[in-house]
Amino acid sequence: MDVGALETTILDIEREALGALEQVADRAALEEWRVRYLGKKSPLSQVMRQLGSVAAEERPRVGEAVNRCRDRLQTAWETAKEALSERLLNERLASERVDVTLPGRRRERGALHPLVRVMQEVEDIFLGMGFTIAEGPEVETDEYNFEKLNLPKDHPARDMQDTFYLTDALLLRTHTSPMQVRTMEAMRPRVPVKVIVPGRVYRRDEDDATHSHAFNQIEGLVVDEGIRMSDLKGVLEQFARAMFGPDQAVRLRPSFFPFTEPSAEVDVRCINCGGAGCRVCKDTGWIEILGAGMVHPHVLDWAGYDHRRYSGFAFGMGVERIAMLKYGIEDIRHLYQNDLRLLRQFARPV
Ligand code: 2U9
Repeated sequence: MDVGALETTILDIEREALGALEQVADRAALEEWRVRYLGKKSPLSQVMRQLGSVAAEERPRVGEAVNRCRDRLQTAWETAKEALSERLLNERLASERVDVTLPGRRRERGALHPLVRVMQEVEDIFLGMGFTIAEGPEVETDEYNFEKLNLPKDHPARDMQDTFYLTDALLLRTHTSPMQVRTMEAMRPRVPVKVIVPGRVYRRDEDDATHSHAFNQIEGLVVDEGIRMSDLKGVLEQFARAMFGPDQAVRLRPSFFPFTEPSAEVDVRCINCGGAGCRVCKDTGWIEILGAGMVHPHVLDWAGYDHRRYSGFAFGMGVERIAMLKYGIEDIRHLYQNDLRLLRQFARPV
């Protein structure tokens, strides 16, 4: 075997291998290169296998040449491996880089809807006077929505024209009063009953600027021994002053509700003109904010409070109406449309 030719082969192998290593661009190619030039079937291994046919005194020289070549390839491989790792890491760092100097995205601050705000304000005022809050179902029975509130079978309010019926016996409550009946029944015979019931109610009205088929009420009820109309007026005066200003005057006008006797409509001095007369109060100087009255003896008796011993007063208000008056909103539908031009006016500045 020609030793010179073998040595040239070894040098060729090295040149070829180092050239190929320069083309390696990823881990898979690097591994392929290692198997090809440093593995059992590599050209160098084949040279080693030919060593037998080399003259004995020449073998060490060729063997050393092969070993040196393998060492250089091994070293070159390690160097390439490190370089590749570093390059891949740098690429990843660059692609995942976060610019911490970017300004943050400002999050818009939410605000309570004016209806919710008024609801909570009313609740707070009555909580301050010692009332508790109860909530009840929107689907009610005919019995609790009408019968127990002194609205008998032939009462016009029970007509299909006025009420959403689900079945003969079930309906969407037309007021939150049934929950006050339920509260009395649950408390009986304890006194005082002193509760307000907020919640959504339904009536078959055509929607317009002042009517909605679904709206929110807050009703109140006080039952104890010796409750009088003057208690009703005092509580409502207190409410009106907390809600509309400390100088507010309250006026009761006679009215009729089946569940109260006597009944009254309750006015406050016009919030817009202070009583001088304007468009809002239709030149009367007064604005109606709620209805009220002394609980009808039938209603007391049917809920388990003997009217000969107990008396009570009740009142009811439409929350939308209060919100519209307080904030000068002219159309009830504005409260349901989620128009940001209205809602933004209730966001507190950041
Ligand atoms: C019981 C006994 C009596 C609740 C009352 C009113 C008067 C009233 C209206 C105001 C505007 C309804 O939202 S509105 O359309 N309500 O005028 N509500 S007295 O009387 C009750 C309630 C429960 C057990």
